[in-house]
Amino acid sequence: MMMSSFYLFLLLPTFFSIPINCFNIIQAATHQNPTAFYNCTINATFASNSTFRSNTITLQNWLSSNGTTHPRTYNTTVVGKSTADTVYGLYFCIRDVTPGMCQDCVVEASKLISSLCTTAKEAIIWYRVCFLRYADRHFFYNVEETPSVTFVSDVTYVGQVGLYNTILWNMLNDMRTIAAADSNKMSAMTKKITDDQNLYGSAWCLPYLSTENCSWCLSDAIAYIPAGCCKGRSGGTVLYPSCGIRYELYPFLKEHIIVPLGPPPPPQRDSRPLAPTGFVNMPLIPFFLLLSLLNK
Ligand SMILES: *[C@@H]1O[C@H](CO)[C@@H](O)[C@H](O)[C@H]1NC(C)=O
Ligand SMILES: *[C@@H]1O[C@H](CO)[C@@H](O)[C@H](O)[C@H]1NC(C)=O
Ligand SMILES: *[C@@H]1O[C@H](CO)[C@@H](O)[C@H](O)[C@H]1NC(C)=O
Ligand SMILES: *[C@@H]1O[C@H](CO)[C@@H](O)[C@H](O)[C@H]1NC(C)=O
Ligand SMILES: *[C@@H]1O[C@H](CO)[C@@H](O)[C@H](O)[C@H]1NC(C)=O
Ligand SMILES: CC(=O)N[C@H]1CO[C@H](CO)[C@@H](O)[C@@H]1O
Repeated sequence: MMMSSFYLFLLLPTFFSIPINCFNIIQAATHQNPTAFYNCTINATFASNSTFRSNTITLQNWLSSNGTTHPRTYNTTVVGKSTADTVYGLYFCIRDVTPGMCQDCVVEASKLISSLCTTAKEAIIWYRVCFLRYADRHFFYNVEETPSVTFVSDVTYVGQVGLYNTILWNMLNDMRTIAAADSNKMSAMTKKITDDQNLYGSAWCLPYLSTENCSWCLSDAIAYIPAGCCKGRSGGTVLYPSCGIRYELYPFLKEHIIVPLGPPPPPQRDSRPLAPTGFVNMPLIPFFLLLSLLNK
């Protein structure tokens, strides 16, 4: 029972690892809410009463309501009278979430970004299981790598570091190849490091990206892992607007559990980046509700 709740606990659906160390934090939306990060790119470039602003609000309403039949991702465009007033937007939810969870997240994210970025021509918010972005240009197919958010486990990998790095590097690159070729532009993997330790990963691109562009975006995200954020660490996440990649020593997707590699490893000291920091503020009830949804 303890074991199973431990695993459930680890399977909290979220875009990020728990932000122990968060490089390049864009802006925590509120202090109570360490699960939201946003950036009002190109802020304050138009009057808050402009047509663009009202089109942006229309777009956010469309994303919140028209997306009900699109459980993971949806794009839409509010065409203005002039090109300058046209707004492009999309949302994207992580795998593993139910359409209802995705929709709820988009509604919340949309409210947050609307109240936070009142004068932005372009904005992005990562919120729990979804992200939402809008801009005054068609960006759906592009490889966009800023703004970005990175999370890294504060735990350094203990063990055969050379072996770990090799397995990690190979897994990240395998996930890139599979995601780029996949029609949904997603991949998830489990690799054995030792008899009692596995490495878990996932990679995704926006489904609008071409195979080449998905591969390009993920290559850059992967290169950032040893070079930028996460060298030697036991877990890391790089989120770009067009793609993202994550690895951990614990399973964080249903798929990681459904295809088990032998008996599940016992919870280990060095695979526990879920330190209380940053977690105490999170409302537990909704998470347990999410769990029961996930577990249906
Ligand atoms: C955006 O600009 C407005 C007006 O200058 C300012 O009030 C607001 O705080 C800015 N928002 C962010 C997130 O920088
Ligand atoms: C919109 O803002 C401009 C100044 O930025 C102002 O002159 C105009 O009267 C405002 N229009 C409305 C409808 O509030
Ligand atoms: C979204 O819904 C609104 C009405 O709620 C509708 O006018 C609009 O055409 C819809 N947009 C898309 C892209 O489906
Ligand atoms: C790939 O991304 C580049 C840069 O963002 C963009 O200009 C190009 O149109 C994209 N190619 C395809 C096939 O979507
Ligand atoms: C927001 O994004 C822009 C463009 O990527 C970047 O230049 C800026 O530094 C970001 N702002 C913050 C607060 O990270
Ligand atoms: C409204 C809009 O721009 N829809 C686009 C969403 O993405 C698909 C796939 O790239 C396009 O075909 C749609 O035109």
